[in-house]
Amino acid sequence: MKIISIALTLGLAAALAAPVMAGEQSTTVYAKNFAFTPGTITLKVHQRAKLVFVGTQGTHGITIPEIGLNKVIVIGNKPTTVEVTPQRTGNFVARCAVYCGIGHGSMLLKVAVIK
Ligand SMILES: [Cu+2]
Repeated sequence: MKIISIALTLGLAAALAAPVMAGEQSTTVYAKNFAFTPGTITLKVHQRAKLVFVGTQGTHGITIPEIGLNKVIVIGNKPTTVEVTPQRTGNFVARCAVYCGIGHGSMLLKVAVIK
């Protein structure tokens, strides 16, 4: 009986220690010449989100200081995962941060942070 009790206790402890994944947002953004897909991502304020950037053509980059992505992330064909927790609501526009050719200036990613 004691063994069962210990097992239950350990099981409960393990469950409590497990990271809370249920509410986590995960969004994959693809980058090619000269667009991000999807063109708009929506995140929830004060909620941790995982962003995965994957390049499917060319090399691109992104920085989104409004949601805490302050350093340029270079987007190549190897996925890059970052975690952010937006601190304020709003509609932001991020631009490609690595020169990629003639369409570079119009390569935008819209970021909506909602309640
Ligand atoms: Cu570019």
